[in-house]
Amino acid sequence: MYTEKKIDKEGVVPIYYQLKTMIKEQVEGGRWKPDDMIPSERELSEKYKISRATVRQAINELVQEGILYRKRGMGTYVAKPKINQGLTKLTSFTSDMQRRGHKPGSKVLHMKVVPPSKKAAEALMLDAEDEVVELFRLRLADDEPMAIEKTFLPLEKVSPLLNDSLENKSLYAELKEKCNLDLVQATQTIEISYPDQTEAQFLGIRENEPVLLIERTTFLENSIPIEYVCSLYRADRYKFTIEMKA
Ligand code: 16G
Repeated sequence: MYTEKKIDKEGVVPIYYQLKTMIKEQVEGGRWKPDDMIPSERELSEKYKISRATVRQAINELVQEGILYRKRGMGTYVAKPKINQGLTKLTSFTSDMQRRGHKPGSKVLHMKVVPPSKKAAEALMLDAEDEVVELFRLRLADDEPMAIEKTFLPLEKVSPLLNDSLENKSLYAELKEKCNLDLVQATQTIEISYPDQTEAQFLGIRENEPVLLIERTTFLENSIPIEYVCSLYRADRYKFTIEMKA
């Protein structure tokens, strides 16, 4: 049973912060479920006898943290919990989503053969005169945009991929089946970034909303690089867990 807490107006903890914690606890405790509408600013301010500005501050921060979301002209709702990806095993987006019970999908934004950028050439250990397949995809979970992946692959090793569309397909499965390539390990960095206007539109977020920029180089046996990917993951829908052993 959830016991309603009281706001302590005399204490040192700011009032907005107490309200924010209370809302967060109700979401985390499952009392308010994903896509439930939470009480309005007016209702919360009347219930707790606090100003609407204070309520707004609590809600704004919860929206920024991806715990709530707003629908213009409708109200404020509970967001779905973030998708949590472990960082111990080399997996593909498709198998990761399937394992979690989500429907994976992808839209190919473009696929073409180009000379490698300096970064891609370095990661894939190519010369400037070599060519790469440049594949930009929007990745979806249950039809909702999750990430933009900009993938570079050495043309020499992956040319069979050019025969077919990769729409809604797993690149890793295709690399195995069509090109007979076994991926064995990857190096990945994660940092905060901001999408440009086009990227934000594809992801369905605002331009100033932070995203997770993930750079991955994937290798075959004998440390032969096969894939260099720059991905922008929605930070409001995704988190990563790292497991560490002593
Ligand atoms: C993941 C990888 C990405 C890889 C893709 C293949 C991260 C951050 N990125 O999204 O580098 O290209 O899987 O997925 O994990 P697919 O086989 O479903 O196309």
